[in-house]
Amino acid sequence: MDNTLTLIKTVYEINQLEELAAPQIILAGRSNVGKSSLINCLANRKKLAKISSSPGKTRSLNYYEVSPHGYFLVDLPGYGYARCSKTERAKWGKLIDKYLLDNPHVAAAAVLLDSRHTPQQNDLDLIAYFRHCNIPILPIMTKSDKTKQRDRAKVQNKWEDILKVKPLCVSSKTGMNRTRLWNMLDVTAIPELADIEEESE
Ligand SMILES: Nc1nc2c(ncn2[C@@H]2O[C@H](COP(=O)(O)OP(=O)(O)OP(=O)(O)O)[C@@H](O)[C@H]2O)c(=O)[nH]1
Ligand SMILES: [Mg+2]
Repeated sequence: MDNTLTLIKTVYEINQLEELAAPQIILAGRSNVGKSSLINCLANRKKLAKISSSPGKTRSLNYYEVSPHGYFLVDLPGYGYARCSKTERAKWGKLIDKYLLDNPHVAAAAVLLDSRHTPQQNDLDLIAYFRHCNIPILPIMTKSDKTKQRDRAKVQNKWEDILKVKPLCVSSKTGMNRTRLWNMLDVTAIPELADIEEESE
């Protein structure tokens, strides 16, 4: 049976954050890298998450419940979006900080990387931040339909050197590696979380 995604909660402000006592895998990455498109691809639905060709479309944390497994995929607003005001950008940063720091349920961060670009400083900063928070990283290279296999492999190798794990190349447009992606996002396959759950039983 295919997994189903349902939007359960949308959070714009810090005071809307509340504990959801279920494992959460976050989708993080630069604005426009394809986070919301990947939600739609995983869900096999065109308009579950709002997408846009102009960066900064997602402005809230969106919690999608994965049925029948009872965990959440959380679509985060992108970072590095230059067109909104500094105050607004600072507000987003605070919201994400608060969400991550007060949250024992974050199982992993799926970090989305644009397959057309070599590693960028703001991606490296994000990865360093997750490592600092002890959050396991699941690297994913998006928009693979736009790149040639040879060029993509070069970028993939560069990321592998940095992360010690090869990113999964996906395309929301063609559905490339969709099943592998679902397997990668299987919350029970993330060892750190399985260990935590066993200990608390
Ligand atoms: N060709 C192609 N285009 C894609 C793919 N994924 C996303 N896009 C396009 O990239 C643009 C941005 O996609 P979004 O899914 O809105 O990106 P996002 O990371 O959610 O962006 P923010 O919400 O601004 O953080 C849209 O025009 C999408 O159609 C892909 O796999 N292939
Ligand atoms: Mg988005």
